[in-house]
Amino acid sequence: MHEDVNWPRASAWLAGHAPGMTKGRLTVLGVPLNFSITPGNCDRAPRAIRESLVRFSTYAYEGADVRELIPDDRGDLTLFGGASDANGQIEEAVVQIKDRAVLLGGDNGLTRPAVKGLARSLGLGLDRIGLITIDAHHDLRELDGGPINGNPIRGLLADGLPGSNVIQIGIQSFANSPQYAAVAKQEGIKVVPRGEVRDGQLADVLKSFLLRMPRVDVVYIDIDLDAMDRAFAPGCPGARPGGFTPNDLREAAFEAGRNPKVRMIDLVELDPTKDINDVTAMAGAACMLSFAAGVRACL
Ligand SMILES: [Mn+2]
Repeated sequence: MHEDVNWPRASAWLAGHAPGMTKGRLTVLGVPLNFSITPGNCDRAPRAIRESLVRFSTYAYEGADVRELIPDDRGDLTLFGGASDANGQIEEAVVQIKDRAVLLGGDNGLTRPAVKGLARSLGLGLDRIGLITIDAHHDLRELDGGPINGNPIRGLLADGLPGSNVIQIGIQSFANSPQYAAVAKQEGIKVVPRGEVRDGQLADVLKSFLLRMPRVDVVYIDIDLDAMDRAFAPGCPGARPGGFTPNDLREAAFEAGRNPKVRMIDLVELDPTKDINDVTAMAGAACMLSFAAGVRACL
């Protein structure tokens, strides 16, 4: 690969090889959780996203160079046992994170222990945490069979997160059931279906909701890459036609970074064995870098 000292690679930054004028910190943690309803290999996603960083630079035109953040890359968690064991291991790892952070999934099941870990790390009850999901699905399935990628939000409600603290953006028709839509309604979750977000307006919608969450101290944003159109997310088994574009997600991730209340985001549901030409992995990597640029821009 051609190297140019004037073209800093994002992969070198994350590896700590691109020291600059550091103004802040960002933690990155790989969470290779793999207990999906559709069996696959989401456990390989943290590596795929990290590897695709070699094809990105660190420079953003929003007035930010992510080299001005010290990366605290904690590598990928070693998860063992069943799904409940893994949930406990994820929660304990997230409790240790003190800076703003990106979690590289893994399947969407990681959102439940991550939100709980975030609350504990700050000494807050779940009632003080806001959760925004950018996802084609409610993820409100029943909890009977234990934690899976289809029920993290249901699990958090059971754990004590008030439904009124939850906003779900990008929920798609023909990708959900009336039963789970009813659960969202009963619990007071704010649901913004994909059709209510005009093309190119995802970041603006996110920004307006972030301004309207005064009752919570911090916000966690779960970015399920299957919120993208299937054309842009071949690596996400749950993606359907009609989703967002990679640029929509990038802009939203930047907006999330720019708001200090957003302490943590996750990027989930990529199965690299289903991806085509790294399309989905690179979209995820771009979201991570855009969040970092937003974090830098608000310092
Ligand atoms: Mn999901």
